[in-house]
Amino acid sequence: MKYPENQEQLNDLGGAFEAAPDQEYDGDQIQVLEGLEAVRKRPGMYIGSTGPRGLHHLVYEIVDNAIDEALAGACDTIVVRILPGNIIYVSDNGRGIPVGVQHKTGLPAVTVVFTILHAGGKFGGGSYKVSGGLHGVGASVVNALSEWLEVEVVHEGQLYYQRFERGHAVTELENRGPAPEGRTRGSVVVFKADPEIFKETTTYSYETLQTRLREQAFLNAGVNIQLIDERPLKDRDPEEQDTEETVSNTYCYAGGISQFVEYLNEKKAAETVHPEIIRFGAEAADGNSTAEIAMQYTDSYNELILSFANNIHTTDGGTHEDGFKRSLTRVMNDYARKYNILKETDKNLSGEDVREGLTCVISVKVKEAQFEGQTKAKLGNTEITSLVNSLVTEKMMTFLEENPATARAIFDKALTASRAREAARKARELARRKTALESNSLPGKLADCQSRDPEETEIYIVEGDSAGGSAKGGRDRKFQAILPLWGKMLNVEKARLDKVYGNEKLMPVVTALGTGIGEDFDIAKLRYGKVIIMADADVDGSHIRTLLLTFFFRYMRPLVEQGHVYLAQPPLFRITKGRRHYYAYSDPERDRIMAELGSGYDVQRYKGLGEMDSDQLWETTMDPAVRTMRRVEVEDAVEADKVFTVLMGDKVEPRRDFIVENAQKANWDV
Ligand code: TTJ
Repeated sequence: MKYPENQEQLNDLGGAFEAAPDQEYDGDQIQVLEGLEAVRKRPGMYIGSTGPRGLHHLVYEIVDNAIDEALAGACDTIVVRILPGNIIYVSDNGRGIPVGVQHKTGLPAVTVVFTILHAGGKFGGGSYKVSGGLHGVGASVVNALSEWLEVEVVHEGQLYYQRFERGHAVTELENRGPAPEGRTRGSVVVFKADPEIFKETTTYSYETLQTRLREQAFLNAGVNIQLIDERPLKDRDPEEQDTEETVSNTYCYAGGISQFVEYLNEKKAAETVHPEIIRFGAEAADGNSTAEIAMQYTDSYNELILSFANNIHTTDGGTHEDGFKRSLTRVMNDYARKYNILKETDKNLSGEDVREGLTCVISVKVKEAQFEGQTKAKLGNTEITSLVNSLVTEKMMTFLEENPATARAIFDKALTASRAREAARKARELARRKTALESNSLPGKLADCQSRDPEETEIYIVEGDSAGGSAKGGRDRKFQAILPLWGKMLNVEKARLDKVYGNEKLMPVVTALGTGIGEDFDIAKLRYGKVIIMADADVDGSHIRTLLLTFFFRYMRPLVEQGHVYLAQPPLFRITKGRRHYYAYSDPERDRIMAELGSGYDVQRYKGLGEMDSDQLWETTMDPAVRTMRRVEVEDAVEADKVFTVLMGDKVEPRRDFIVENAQKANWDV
């Protein structure tokens, strides 16, 4: 038995492998030893989903191995190519995956890496391997879920090669003789995701890979990561077809997470309030964990805290983030009391006050990371709380004492925030007393629906009176309500909550939805199950969409998170032939219809919703039986936050860059 062919053989190998006395690995580190068939049967268990997210996860798994080699100091460059046919190529210039035959298995180590499931096993040499969750499941899972996978390793001048299909070795590990000129070291893995598994799509998004690889370059200072897209247009994501040419980016940040903060603040449409990035780090006394923090305040009103555990983005935070927040609040108040910035009679600064405008990256490494929650995106290790606590308490106090000018700027900001919040609280109480927020005083322009059952009701928020008129005429009044917006839109990024209360454009939205905002938000009071933004497909429409989404995101976040917010998708074209009308929602669709019709048709481009009469609007955009809508998702709150911030603020340069980069995107994609 040379190459494992079935689950039983794999199990045998696993057992033998686990028991091998001359290995460093022990039973604890190698917990899962099943056949790769199990992975193909229940892929979701290993990579979370078989949708686009799981697909991209394959790349991260392979790249993580190369990053481990870089962290071991054995390589400095990683190349990721997206080849024609959506084949992924990953290379590093490291020591090469070992090719030596292991005693008990009789298999080369590289074969074992790709054919035996070993969650938490130690192959890459990194000392902070991930255990549990969907992360770090390893190269064998990628192999199992690939139509084919090939690996090449250079070892002592010789080139080794092996090929697998759907997890099974179809060649032995071959020595192909001397490696080509200039190829002296390293590993290459090339694979094609299996369309039998990834039924929805096997097309990679350049932007998704780019974001992740850039993030990894920030988190692993000094590692050079290159991403190259070599696909022809037809193989690319339909939304990413703006150029025929090969697209490529290289990321390498000697400054690590400090540069990450710098990058985020360049994107954030705000000015920094002090020049330096505050940076500190520590290792736990037992040597089992490390924590690093980089931060800088801006004059924005929003905080942006990104936390990572073992290089995995913990979008739901956890002990590292909680520990940071709590100790930052404490140390800031201690300092303020010690230096009389807060007088005896003053109230303490709140957590929100001391984080207003803060951009912060927290990166911890833990030997045994525990990832919790539904998405496994929350760190659970309690020992991290005390590590981060003592780190922030000691080093932040020292920093403030040694940098009085920066300390003054930070406290100015926090005190202003504190006063504004106090004013906001008063404004809110005033607004409450005026009963402006109560659902019995609905906005005058709202055309409400008859049903009171949020399971079936919808509200269309429509920009402009003429479109509002068409929508009112076209709707099914049983369950569809229409709220036309009027007045000057408030830029929520530049306003605190006190400005939102009383804003003539946003208040009708708030009262119509019935939920309240911010701390008062209560989803149980939501009057419509679907909140649908209907705006023109032009620049102004996109502006309105962005503003409303920003507002929902900031002040009614659960509304977005729980999937209540939708974007209506009105058609872009009407094609008329004889007495028949056809509607097209994109350029390719228009072209297809035109091709089908042959000749003698007329194409009308809709410039705005107002050009459609009531019947047309119903037929194309509002009739649940035929319409398509886009549900707004906050897949990655950070991305959304970044996008919102970039679009909203007053820093002209990054905003222009963003708009130019995304100019071809007709739709908002959150
Ligand atoms: C293991 O310890 C001895 C020296 O080599 C170590 C190792 O495994 N190195 C290594 C693995 N370098 N690169 C990899 C690797 C690279 C890719 C792209 C994919 C995989 C699965 C491993």
